[in-house]
Amino acid sequence: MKVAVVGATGLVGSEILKVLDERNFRVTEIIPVASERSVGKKVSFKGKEFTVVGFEEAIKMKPNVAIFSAGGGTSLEVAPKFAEAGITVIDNSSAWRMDPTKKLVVPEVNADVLTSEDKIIANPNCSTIQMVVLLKPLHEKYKIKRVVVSTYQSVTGSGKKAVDQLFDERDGKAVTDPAYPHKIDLNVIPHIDVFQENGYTKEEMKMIKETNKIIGDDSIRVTATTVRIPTVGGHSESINIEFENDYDLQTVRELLAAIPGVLVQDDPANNVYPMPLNAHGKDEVLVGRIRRDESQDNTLNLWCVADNLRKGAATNAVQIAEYLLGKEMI
Ligand code: 2RA
Repeated sequence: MKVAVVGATGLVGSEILKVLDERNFRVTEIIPVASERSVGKKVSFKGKEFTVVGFEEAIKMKPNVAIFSAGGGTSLEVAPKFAEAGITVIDNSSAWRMDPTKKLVVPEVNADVLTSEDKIIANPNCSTIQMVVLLKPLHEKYKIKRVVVSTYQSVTGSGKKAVDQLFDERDGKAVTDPAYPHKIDLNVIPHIDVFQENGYTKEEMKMIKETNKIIGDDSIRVTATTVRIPTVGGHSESINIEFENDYDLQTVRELLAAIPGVLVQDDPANNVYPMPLNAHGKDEVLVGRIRRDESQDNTLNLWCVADNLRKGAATNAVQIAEYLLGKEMI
């Protein structure tokens, strides 16, 4: 496979290169791609250096698949050009996610919607991915009525500028180009992405709409509060799930433990529960604090953490490519 990584110099782009290597994706040629100002830079893959090329040059090199993490604007403009040239695009931005003609895919949940006709495939938002992986089997077994989720999101979700802001603040350095409207070190900011007219942020609306689209059931009611915290290892989520029917807690644990790529870490007596420090650099979704919501019938509480740059972005995108390759769709 000739694989192009578009946005190869960014935080997610470099994670995609790492994940392709670690998972031994069948790469015969790697093509790092970026916008004009990064063309000519070097990135490393499997211990070797590769030179970043521009969009037009990359299209001429005819990769089989292009994994994009270059922002919504670039994707809207450039992804169709790749697709027209017959290159399958897997896109990490929000540009195509809610387009009814595009598939929004988390392989453990809905890979079966993909066909060889899909030339631009959307990778969901990081905070949505780790949640839907857990919701799907619970929905199949007990039918979910409503989900209330609150997130605690890593600064890595806002890119390198935000990571620099956190560490510069921590080191007492001047921050000349902050990623956030407030200090992030020693703070919690209940604001991710832009505010919408309904008072929710775009990140919150992504969690709501994308969940319905991926699970393929608009009857699931979702409400979200998304919050930025000063950590780098991954996004954490407190999820409250109300089912149509009563459930068995032990069966819930077994269902969660059986999901590929999910690790149950739930031993409160020994202080075992998921934390970003333990999720950092891992592909798994960690889940724990699994317990009944005693304030309401048929309702469950749980806590999950995943590395937003891995399962929340790079790993999920590479898994989509693996699925396409396995089905000979690329
Ligand atoms: C964030 N969800 O964490 C975003 C990244 N796509 O800000």
